[in-house]
Amino acid sequence: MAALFRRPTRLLTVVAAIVVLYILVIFIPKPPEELYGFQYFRSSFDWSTLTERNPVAKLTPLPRGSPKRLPKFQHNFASDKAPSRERLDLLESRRTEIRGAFVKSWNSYKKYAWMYDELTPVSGEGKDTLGGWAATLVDSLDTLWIMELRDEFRHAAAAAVTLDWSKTKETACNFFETTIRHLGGLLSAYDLSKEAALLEKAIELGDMLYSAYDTDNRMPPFFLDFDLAKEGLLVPGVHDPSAAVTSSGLEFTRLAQLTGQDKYYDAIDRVARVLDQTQNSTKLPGMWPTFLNMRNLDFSGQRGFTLGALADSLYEYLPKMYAITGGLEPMYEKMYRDAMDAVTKHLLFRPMTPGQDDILFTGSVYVSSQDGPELDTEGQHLGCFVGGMFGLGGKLFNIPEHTKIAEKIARGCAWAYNAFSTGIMPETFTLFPCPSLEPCPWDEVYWEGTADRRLPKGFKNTMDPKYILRPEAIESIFFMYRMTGNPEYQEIAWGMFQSIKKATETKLAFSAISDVMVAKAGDTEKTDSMESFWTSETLKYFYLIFSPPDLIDLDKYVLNTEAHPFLRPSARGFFTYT
Ligand code: DMJ
Repeated sequence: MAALFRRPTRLLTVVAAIVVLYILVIFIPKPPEELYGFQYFRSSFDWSTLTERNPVAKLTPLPRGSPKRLPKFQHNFASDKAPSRERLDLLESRRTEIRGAFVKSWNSYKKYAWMYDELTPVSGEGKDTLGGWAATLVDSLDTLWIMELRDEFRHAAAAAVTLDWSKTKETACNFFETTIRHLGGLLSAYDLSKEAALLEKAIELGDMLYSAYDTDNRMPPFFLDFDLAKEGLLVPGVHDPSAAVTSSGLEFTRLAQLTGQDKYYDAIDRVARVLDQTQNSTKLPGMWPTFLNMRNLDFSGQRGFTLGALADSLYEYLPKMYAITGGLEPMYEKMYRDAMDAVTKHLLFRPMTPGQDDILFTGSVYVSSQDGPELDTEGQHLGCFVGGMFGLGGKLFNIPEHTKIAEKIARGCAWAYNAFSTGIMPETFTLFPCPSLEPCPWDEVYWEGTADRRLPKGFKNTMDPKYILRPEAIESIFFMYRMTGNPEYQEIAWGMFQSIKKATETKLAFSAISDVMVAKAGDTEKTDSMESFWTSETLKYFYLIFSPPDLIDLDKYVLNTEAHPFLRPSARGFFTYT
C-alpha cells in the first residue's frame, strides 16, 4: 500500500479503474434475463431483501380451509330463452363499436405516449402522473386480454415485464393508486393469461408496496417514500383519506394466495382488524370517518362520513374481501352489515323528481354536536359504485332488501345521466330529497325558486360539472345486468356509451370534458386528459355488459376497485404459484 502512494501514477490508474468499474456497474443497463418466454428485466432494487424495522412476531395466515359454497351472484342465464339471431348480432355490433373505442385509445397511447402513464388525448403527448411506470399500459393488460386483442396483449406484457420499480423521477409513490392500478393490473393479467412473468413482476412490486406496512403500528402511510421506507422511517398519516389507507385487501390477499406467502395477507388483515374494532365507536357507528388518523387509530373525533370520494373502496372491499377469502373470514360480513345499516338509515335518500322515479342516492353526513347526523344530499359520480356493492352484498349475505336498493341506486345514476343535455352525469351535484324513501310529489314552484335554473329539473346545483371518463355508473349497471339478467340494463348501457362517445371523442382518443351541461354533445370543452381507468374500467364494463355472461363470470372472479378481475377460490381450493 505504502508503495502505491509513493507512485502517484499507479495510484491514479487504480482510482481510474475503480471509477470505470463503478460506471459500468451503475450505468450500463443489465441485459434482460430470459424468463418464462419473456425478455425480463428485474428491478434494480429487490425490496424483499430489506430488513424490517418493525417486524411482525407472528404472521396471521391466509385463511386456508375449504372455501364456503357462497350464494350465486349472477342470474341463471341458462334458464332464459336463448336470444334471437338479431339480438346476438346487435350485441356483437355493440361490442365491436366499444372495442373500436378501446383500440383507438390504445393505438394513440402506443403512438404518442408509449411507456408514459397517460396519453394526452388532444395534444397527443405522453405524461407521467403516477411514478412513470406506464400506468395506462399496466392498467389495460386485462382489457386487451378480455377483448381478445391477444397480439397486443403479448406486446404490452413484454413491455410490462421490463418495468423497474426503482426507476422513477419521484421520491415517493401513491400507495393506493399503485396498488389498485399496477399491482391489480398485473395480478389480473396473470390470472387471465397465466403468464408467469407477469406474476414475477407483480411480486417485485408487491414487495415494494409491502414495505409501506413497516411502521410502528403496521399501518401504511398515504405516500410510500422510498428512502424513508429503506431506512424503516415511515410513519402513518394523521389525516388520510380512509379508502387510500384501508383498501388494499384484495390485491394483497390475491398476492398471498398466488405466492403462498402469508406476510401479504397479514399486512392487510391488521388494517381490517383495526376497522373491525373501531366500527362502532365513531360519531356515526357502523361507518368510519372520511379521514382517518392512522397514527393513533382514534377515529372517534371526526365528523364527516360518505361512500363517495376518499372513502369509497373501503366499503366496496367489504363484500369483495368476503368473496376472495372464500367466506372464511367472517369479520367482513359483520362489517358490511353494520356499515350498510348505517348507510340505509342515514345516507340513503330518494330525490324529488318530476317523474317521481323509483330511484335512490347516497349523500354524505356531517355529525354535529347539537343536531346529530345531518344529511347533505350531494350526489357524486364516484358514489355510483354503491349499486354494485349493495347488489354483491345482498346476494352474498342473502339480504333481498339490499338487492332492491342496489337496483334503485343504479337506476338513479342512469336517471342522472339521462337528465343532462350531453347524456352524462356531472362529477358532483345536489338534489332535493323526499321526506322518506317513499315517492313524493314533484313541487315545480319550490324547484324553480331554489334551484340553479341552468340545471335539469330535480337538480339543485352542481359544484363540479365535469366528466372525467369515470366508470362508476356503468359499473353498477353492469353489475345489475349480471345480477338480474334484465336486458333493459343493456339498453341503458348503450345509451350511456353513445352519449360518452359523442361528448368525449377527440381525433386521437377520448378526453375528459369540463362541463356536461353544454347544449350540444359535440360542443364540449375537452380538457386533454385520459386517465388509465378509461381503458381499464369504463370501456371494460361497457364491453362486458354486451358479452356472454360467462366472460368474467362474477361467481368466479372478484373485481378490484380498478375493475381488475381476480380469480376467486373455488371448491377446488386455492390457486397457488408454482
Ligand atoms: C378508479 O381509479 C377507481 O375506481 C377508484 O376506486 C376510484 N376512482 C377511479 C375511477 O373513477
